[in-house]
Amino acid sequence: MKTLNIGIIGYKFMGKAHSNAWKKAPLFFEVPAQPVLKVACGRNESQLKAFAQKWHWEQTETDWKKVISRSDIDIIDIALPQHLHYEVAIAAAAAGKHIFCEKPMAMTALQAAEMLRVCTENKVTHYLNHNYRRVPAIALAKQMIEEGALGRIFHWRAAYQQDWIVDPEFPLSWQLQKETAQAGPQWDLNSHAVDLAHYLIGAIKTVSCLTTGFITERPLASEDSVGNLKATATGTGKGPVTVEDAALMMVQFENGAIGSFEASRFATGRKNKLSFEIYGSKGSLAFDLERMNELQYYNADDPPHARGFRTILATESVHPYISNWWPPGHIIGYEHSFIHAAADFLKAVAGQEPIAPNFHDGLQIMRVLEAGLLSAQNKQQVTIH
Ligand code: SOE
Repeated sequence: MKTLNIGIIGYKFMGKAHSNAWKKAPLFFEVPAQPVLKVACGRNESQLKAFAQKWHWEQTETDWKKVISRSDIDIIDIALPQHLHYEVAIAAAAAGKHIFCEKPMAMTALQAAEMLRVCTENKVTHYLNHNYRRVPAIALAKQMIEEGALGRIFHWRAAYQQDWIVDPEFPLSWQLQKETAQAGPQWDLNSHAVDLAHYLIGAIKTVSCLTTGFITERPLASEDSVGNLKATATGTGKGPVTVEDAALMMVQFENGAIGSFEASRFATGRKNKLSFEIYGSKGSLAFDLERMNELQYYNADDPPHARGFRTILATESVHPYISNWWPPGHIIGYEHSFIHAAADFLKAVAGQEPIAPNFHDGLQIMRVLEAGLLSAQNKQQVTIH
């Protein structure tokens, strides 16, 4: 079988999720090429070596430019925070490498447009890892919408809620500084929700947004707590939080539907609750990532005495991706969405089928998120061009 050598840059949360995906994809899916975990790259050598050993990366390298310049590397896996995506992706594409990139795509729409341009020019496969599209219940929602089960769609309602920074003593990590994160939940969380809205409902035309900050100053992070990634401000004492803590967007879709997006890291008790509801003329759907194997469906054509939301357990072999896993009812989890992405990406690299979301989709997401920040700043509705 053909092999594809991977160079992964980054070895924290996403480095782990991606490594697992590369290893499992060929075990559970028919893939056209065997991914080889060739080289792992990061700045802290001892942490990097421990990571590489654990996940069976053959080699390590502390200079990402050297990884990209290697002729034996086919795929660059960007498992880094967003402020590092642009430079790495541009260099990787220019060197003819296929790109598997973590979200959010970039710091700005301008960067995203340039990343797309260079990938297109160099004819490389590019994938942006909004992994939730590949949760079977969400892929099933897409299928049902395409089959017309919901009729005309009126409403989209999304909320992405977490609570990991409610404590004012939580340090000023890179996610809370504009230089490294660009924005708060508007980037990290709403990027996922906007991707799903584009996937399930369609293009967004206008955006009105409100953002707020609840805690304006936090203890500076120690070097340790930011790992190998140097936060812009570290040390003792306190520093300013320079991104928003919560964002609320209202949008109009090009197809006439309207929608809302709520994103917060201050939803006490909510750990990783990404939920959406879609209301249409013939029926409705509701999803909650904390119950990710289930899809709620209301069919307005049911006889009146039997109407009501029903729970579809998306673990039947007819449901997307499931025939590769377990018998009905044997549920899957967060990491499976990454495995599905890795399997689909390998097919895309082999030219079997195109993959989405890619940098084209990522650019559209960036435009919406940026319009949101602009709207919040100017207190005006922004039209996406
Ligand atoms: C943030 O807490 C985060 O890890 C996101 O960055 C991920 O994309 C999301 O899947 C889970 O939450």
